Order: sequence, then structure tokens, then C-alpha cells
Amino acid sequence: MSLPHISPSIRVRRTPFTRRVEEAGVKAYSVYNRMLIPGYFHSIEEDYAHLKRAVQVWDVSCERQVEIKGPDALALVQMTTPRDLSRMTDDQCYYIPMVDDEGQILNDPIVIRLAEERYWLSLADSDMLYYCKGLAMGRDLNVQIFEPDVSPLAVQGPKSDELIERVFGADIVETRFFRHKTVNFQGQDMVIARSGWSHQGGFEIYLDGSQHGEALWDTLFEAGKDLDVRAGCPNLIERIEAGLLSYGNDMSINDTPFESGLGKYCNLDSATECLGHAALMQKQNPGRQIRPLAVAGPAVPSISWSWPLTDTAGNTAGHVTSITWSPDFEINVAIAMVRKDHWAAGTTLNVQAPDGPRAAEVRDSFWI
Ligand code: THG
Repeated sequence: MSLPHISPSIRVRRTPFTRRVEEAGVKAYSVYNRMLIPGYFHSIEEDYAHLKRAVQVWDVSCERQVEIKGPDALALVQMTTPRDLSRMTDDQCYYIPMVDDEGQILNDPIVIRLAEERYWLSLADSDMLYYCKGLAMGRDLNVQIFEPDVSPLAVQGPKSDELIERVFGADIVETRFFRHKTVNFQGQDMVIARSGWSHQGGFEIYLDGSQHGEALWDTLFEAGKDLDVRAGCPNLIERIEAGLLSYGNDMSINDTPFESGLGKYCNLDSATECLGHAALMQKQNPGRQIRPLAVAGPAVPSISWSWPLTDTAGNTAGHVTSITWSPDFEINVAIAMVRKDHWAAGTTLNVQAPDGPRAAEVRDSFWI
């Protein structure tokens, strides 16, 4: 069956790299923050194998930045997250759950501290620009909030250090995990961080100015020819193996950071200015939580709604939010929201997949 495609529209934004992505043979798109995100280039399996052995360049422009600037910038960001930002330095990035007043997750961005009074929220798929502007107005905060012309380009894979060293030099490769430095590309300063939505290592270049996009892309591909550099994108298989959560899939406003396994990013002793603080104090011991699952049988069909989980007696036990066949582990790997009575590692459950029920086992850690 050939699937319908996405109709082009100005409302579905193209990126500074879209022409190059299409020349590289992108085969599917999704939409994220009202912008195109590539889905795969060869096949999800081939892209996965290549990501694990070489280096890829990912157009993740859809991870839009919300810039928050001004004397109350830190206060505003701290109001939205239970992670304590008070010790953050000007070269740091933090992964943060953002929550509402009820402690429910609104987004899970990376916050980049550029200066004491200047932050970027590198967003997952929800409209935090509007939420932050509302908060600033409601609380009369002295900040400017806008979406800058900044588009992340990720370089991921075991050979990404080699490629980055060739293009930007050895000192950039010394950047530590979740730290950032500045590179100059064609006269324009740009932030570069050691981060990215895979566990294969790499960097994210925050393209500053769309007009430099194609030149940056071309420079990376020219320098990486003998490394077999290819266009790629966040890979479904690799990210499930790595246990990287996807907002809108694995969690949403219906979940708390504790339910979503993000309790380690909640500093309730110190981050008392978070608007969800009181609610989260009451929600620290959830009745359900995200767990890795190994699911029996041949490769599963791709998931487009959550599949119910039952115990062996047929009682509701939760639901599967992400699942795929893992070629390397030769089993279906999944992320599921599992009720407390059933979440102990080793518990056997049943997944109600669209092609029939399958046995599943709760695991205690993700695969890579
Ligand atoms: N990079 C940038 N922006 C982003 C993402 C990104 N915005 C959207 C989305 N991804 C945000 N979500 C995540 C989820 C996980 C991580 C980063 C962003 C991540 N987690 C590490 C892990 O789980 O291994 C741990 C990070 C830590 O502990 O500090 O990297 O990818 N620019």
C-alpha cells in the first residue's frame, strides 16, 4: 500500500536545509513544531546501521529555539522547570522537563545558557513560545521572547568527532557532553554543542542565519566524503534502543516527569520557584512509569496509536508508546507506560498489537 503524502503548504515550514535534504533523497517527512522533519533516507534499518558505523548530518531545524532574554530570563525559565538551573554556567546545556502548575509535562527541551540573561529553549514538539510569552505577560517579567533564525544541524555517529575536527578544529572536539562553544562559519558565529538525539555521539551546530545553511551542509559533506557521511535524521530504532523519549509519543501533558522516568531532573529541594513545585511534591510516587519492554515475535508493524498492555489474566497493565524491531538485538524493543503492580523487571505482559497479541517482558534498563 502506498501511503498518502503530506501536501506542501507555507504553514508546514521548510528549513534552511530542505533543498539539500531533498537532493539527498529523503523518502518520508513528518511535521514537528509546524516544520518538516525527515523520516528516513534509505530505509529506517539501513539508516540505523549506517548511523552506528559512520557519520550522518541531520536536519533538525524543527527543534526550534525560543530565545528568552533580559533581567528576568532565568526567573522565567526556572518557573517552568523543576530542574535547578541556579548553578548553570554560560557554556552549559541542560535537558529539562518543562511543566505546568499541575506538574504535567509541557515539553522536554534542551536549555542552552548563552549568558546570564540569555537562554535558548531547544524545543520538542509543542508551542512553548506562546506559553512563555503568556507567562511573561501574566507575571509582568522583564524579558524579550522570540524565535530566532536558528536551526540545529546535528552531526551524529562514531565518526562525528573526526568530521567536526576536520571542519572546525581539534579544540572544538574537546567540548564535553552538554557543553557548548562558538565556531565561526563564513564570518558568522554559531553555537556548537556536544549533544544530539542518539547515543552514537556527536555534535549539534546551531545554524545562525538561514542564508548560511546550504554552505554549512556542503562543507560537512565535502569534508566527510571518505568517512561515508550521509544525510540522516533521528532514527526510530536507535532512539528506542537508547531510551530517548519523544514528546507527544512517550509522554505528554497527561504525564508527570516522575511517571516519565524524568525524576532525576526534578530538584524539588531547591527548584522551589517552579510553578509546578507544590503539585510535583504530591506526585513523587507515581502509580505508573515508563519502562523498557522486550516484545516477542517477528518485526512489529509501525505504531501510530498506543497499543494496550494487559497482564496474563487480561487486566489492564498500561500501554506501549513506541516500538520497533531491533536488528542488532533481534527482538522488538519498546517503551511503555506500565502500572506499578506490573512494572518489576522480569514481569510477563501481553501487548495487544494490531496484528494480534504478543508476549512481552519488562526490562530494567534500555538496550544501549
Ligand atoms: N537536541 C536539541 N534540541 C532538541 C532535542 C535534541 N529538542 C527536542 C528534543 N531533542 C528534546 N528532547 C531530548 C531528549 C533527550 C535528550 C535531549 C533532548 C538527551 N538525553 C540524554 C540521554 O537520555 O541519554 C541525557 C541528557 C542529560 O542527562 O543531560 O540527550 O536532541 N538541540
